[in-house]
Amino acid sequence: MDAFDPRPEDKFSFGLWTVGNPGRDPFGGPVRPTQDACEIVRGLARCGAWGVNLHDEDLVPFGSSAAERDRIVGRFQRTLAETGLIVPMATTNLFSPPIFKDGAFTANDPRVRAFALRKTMDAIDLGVELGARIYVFWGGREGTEADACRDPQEALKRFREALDFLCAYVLDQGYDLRFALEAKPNEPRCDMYLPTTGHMLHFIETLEHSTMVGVNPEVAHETMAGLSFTHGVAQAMEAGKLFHIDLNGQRIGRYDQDLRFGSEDLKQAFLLVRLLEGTAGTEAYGGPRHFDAHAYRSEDVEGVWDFARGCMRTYNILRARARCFDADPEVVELRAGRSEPEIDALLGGGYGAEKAAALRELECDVDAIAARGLRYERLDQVMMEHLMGVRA
Ligand code: DIG
Ligand code: MN
Ligand code: MN
Repeated sequence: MDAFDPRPEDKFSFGLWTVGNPGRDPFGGPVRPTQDACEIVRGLARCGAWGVNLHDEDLVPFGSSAAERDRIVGRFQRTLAETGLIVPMATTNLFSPPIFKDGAFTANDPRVRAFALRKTMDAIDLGVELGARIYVFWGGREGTEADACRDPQEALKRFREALDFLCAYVLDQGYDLRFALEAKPNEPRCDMYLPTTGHMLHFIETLEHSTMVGVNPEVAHETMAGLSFTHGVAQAMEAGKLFHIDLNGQRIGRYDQDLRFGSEDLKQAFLLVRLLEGTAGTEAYGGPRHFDAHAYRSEDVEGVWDFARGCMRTYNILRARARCFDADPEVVELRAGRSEPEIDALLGGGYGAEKAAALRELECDVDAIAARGLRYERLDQVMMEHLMGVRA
């Protein structure tokens, strides 16, 4: 045990499908045995995880009878009680069953869309029964190859209809549940609708019950799109819409790798943890830290638990590094911006005719300002030295 071991207050969670991933990929079958859901929960508890998430079918096989469903759920709940793990988030598998090959909520066939709604209502009931307070929607099949197959405007209308209906269902049932929309630019579809967190943030504002809908950004998905994940998360936080987050590792320009957290772009992982933990004095994110990732195909089951422990330890090490960085006197000095209260007063608090006049009268030595060095090289070097462990 050391300072970086996971504790319940870290709120680390994993999906059943992550540590339960048998190592299948598009070019090869499973390399690990399929683990029973209750065994996965016990393994997560041994690792120090706080929560376990699931798609409906991760626990209850597609097409199970009501009696079978209740037996499976009852056994799972006993294991949760035995281990103390909770279910912070649930979601629906609207991407594996062949019926969803043309999408679920955006499919051209209205019967497919109707079936997707029914499956999601059942999955929401299951998630709430297990104690979930967050419900994720990842539109894995909501997209196209042959783009002429439907008007993308119509696709958005269908997606909105489905979410408005399901928000109303949650309200009608009196559930204490919020929705979190997860974006991805492509894979498995050639192009997916609502491909980034930014697209989702706008789309949420067009929904009937927008206040109960936020986002679930994933590191790999924004990185696949070539974007700064930290900036997307910052926009979601600033909008009060970061309801959940999927943490993993990813190299830019590759398929969705879902690697161990921090195992690829360590600098960006550091900047993300610094933002989430608010070590620079900003408000911290208070939700679950969910690792939507899986172990290398090279690993056996023991290697999967190495992967899980690695995700959590890396997060805690980076949080300690970020605290040291933001407490470093040289960093405080380098980050202290120029403060001119009378200018600040002009810029803040909105427009005024007198402010416009004052701005026009403002003395600005444009050349002197332009010539000023900002010492970002030193700031970034100090950050890298904290990351590399040569500054305490
Ligand atoms: C993939 O990134 C998606 C699905 O695994 C799931 O629907 C969602 C929940 O984290 N992430
Ligand atoms: Mn992913
Ligand atoms: Mn995800």
